[in-house]
Amino acid sequence: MKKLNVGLIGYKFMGRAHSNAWIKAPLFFDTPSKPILKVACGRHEESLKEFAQKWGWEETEVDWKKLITRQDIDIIDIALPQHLHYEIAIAAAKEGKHIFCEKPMAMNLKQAEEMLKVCEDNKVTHYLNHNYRRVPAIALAKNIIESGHLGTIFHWRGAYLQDWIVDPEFPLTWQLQKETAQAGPQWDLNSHSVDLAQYLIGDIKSVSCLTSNFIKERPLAVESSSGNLSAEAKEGERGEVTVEDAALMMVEFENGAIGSFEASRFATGRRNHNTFEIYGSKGSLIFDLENMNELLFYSNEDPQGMQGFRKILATDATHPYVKNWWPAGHTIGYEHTFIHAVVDFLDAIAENKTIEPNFKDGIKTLQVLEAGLLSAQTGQRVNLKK
Ligand code: SOE
Repeated sequence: MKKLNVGLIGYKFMGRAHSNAWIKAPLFFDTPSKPILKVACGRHEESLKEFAQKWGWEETEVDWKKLITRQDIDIIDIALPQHLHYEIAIAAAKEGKHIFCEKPMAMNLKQAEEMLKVCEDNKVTHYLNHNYRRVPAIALAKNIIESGHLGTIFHWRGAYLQDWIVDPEFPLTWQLQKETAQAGPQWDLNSHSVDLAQYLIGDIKSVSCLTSNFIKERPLAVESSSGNLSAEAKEGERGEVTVEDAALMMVEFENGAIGSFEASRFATGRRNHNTFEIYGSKGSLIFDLENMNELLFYSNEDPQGMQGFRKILATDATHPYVKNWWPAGHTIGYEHTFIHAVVDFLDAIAENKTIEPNFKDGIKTLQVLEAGLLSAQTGQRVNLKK
């Protein structure tokens, strides 16, 4: 079987999720090639080496520029915060590497457009990891909508709620600073929801948005501890929070549907509550990541008196991605979405075809997110430029 050498940059939360996916994909699926965990790259040599040894990366490298120019590397996996995507993606594409990139795609639309152009000019495969598209229940939702079971869609109602910074003493990590994150949950969480909404319903054409910042100052974070959603605070020193803590958007879709998006890191008790509801003329769907193997489906074509939301357990071999896993009812989890992404990415490289979401989709998402921030600043509804 053909082997493809992977260079992973970043080795925290996403680095672990991606490493697991590179390992498991060829074990459970008939992938056209075998990814080799060749080089793990990161800034802190000691912890990087520990990580590489644990996950089976053959080598380590502290300079991403050296990694990217290596002739033996086929794929660059960018598992880093968004402020580092642009420079690395551009350099990797120029070296002809295929790119597997974490979301949100970039700091702004301008960077994203350039990233796409360089990938297209160099004919490399580019994938943007909005992993939730590859939850089997969500891929099933797409099939149900495409086969017309919801009829005309009227409403999208999305909410992505977390609570990891409710404590005012939670330190000022990179996610809470504009220079490294660009925005707060508008980028981190609404990027996922907007990606799903445009995938499932269609393009968004206008946006109204309200943002809020509840805690203005926080203790600085100990640098080496700030890559995860938990972090250690430095004694005494404090800094300003420069991104929003919550973002609420209302949108119009091109096809006439309207939608709402709630994204917050201040929803006390909600650890990673990612939900959507879609209402159409013939039926409706409800998804909740906390019950990610299930999809609720209502059809008004069911007989009178027997109508109601039915719970589809998306674990049958007929459901997307499931046949390579366990017998029906033996559920799967968050990490599987990354494995599915790797499987599709390897297929796309082998067949020289595009995979979605890619940098084009990332641009469409950023258009909505940027319009949202502009709307929040000006208090005006913003129409997207087409
Ligand atoms: C942190 O808020 C985070 O890890 C996001 O960055 C991910 O994309 C999301 O899937 C879970 O929450």
